Amino acid sequence: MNPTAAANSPAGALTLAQEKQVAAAAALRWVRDGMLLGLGTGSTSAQFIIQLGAAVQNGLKVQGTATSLASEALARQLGIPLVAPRRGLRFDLAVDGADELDGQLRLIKGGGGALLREKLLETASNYLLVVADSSKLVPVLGRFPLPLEVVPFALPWVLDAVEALGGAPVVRMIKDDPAAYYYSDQKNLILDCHFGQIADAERLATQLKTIPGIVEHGLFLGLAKAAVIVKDGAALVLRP
Ligand code: ABF
Repeated sequence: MNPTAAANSPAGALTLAQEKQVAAAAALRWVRDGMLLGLGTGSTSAQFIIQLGAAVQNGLKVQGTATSLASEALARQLGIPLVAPRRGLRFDLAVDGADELDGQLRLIKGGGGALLREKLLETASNYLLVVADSSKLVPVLGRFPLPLEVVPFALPWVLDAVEALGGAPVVRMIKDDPAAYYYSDQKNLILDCHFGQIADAERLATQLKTIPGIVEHGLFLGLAKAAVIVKDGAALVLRP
């Protein structure tokens, strides 16, 4: 289903925006007529949705479910047929970005605030393909603060529990209004947690799942089947 040959773009440095476009174009080659697609969130996923919309206008027959209201609005605007969550719904392919990924395709996601729906859809997908620019590949996760989705009522206790795990949690605020909390599509808060280098991501994920009030964490482990990474102008395919 997925081509092994990487899509080579002309050699030479690309801007970050161009890298995202190249990654999105390479990911589009995974898509086949009749697929049910999980549509990711973030700027690289937006490039994929834009290019998918053009393919749909040219006759590609796919349906999708989006991982955020923003991606849903973009997909709808581009004429991509959307399906609502229903019992037994599984996706042939999910295409999504990441904030960080390591060589085993462990991911940190949630910088865009969509980690809950992303994890729901990508857990219900047969194949998660990550699309990323060259800045996202790291030897060890943790340079990017780990996002958590938290029920507002639980905030004080969750802050205590994250600090007890060695994290430094920061409640995400709205960019242009530092006095206002950012709320996810589900009206929950997002904590950005600095843990430093995360040497044992599986252990941290298990610990976070035991803390009441944390709806979901941004460690995506064992979900990604492949990643398209744009490096030195070329789209490379990484597999764990
Ligand atoms: C999304 O992709 C988020 O989880 C993550 O924050 C984002 C990466 O954003 P971008 O593609 O804009 O770099 O899935």
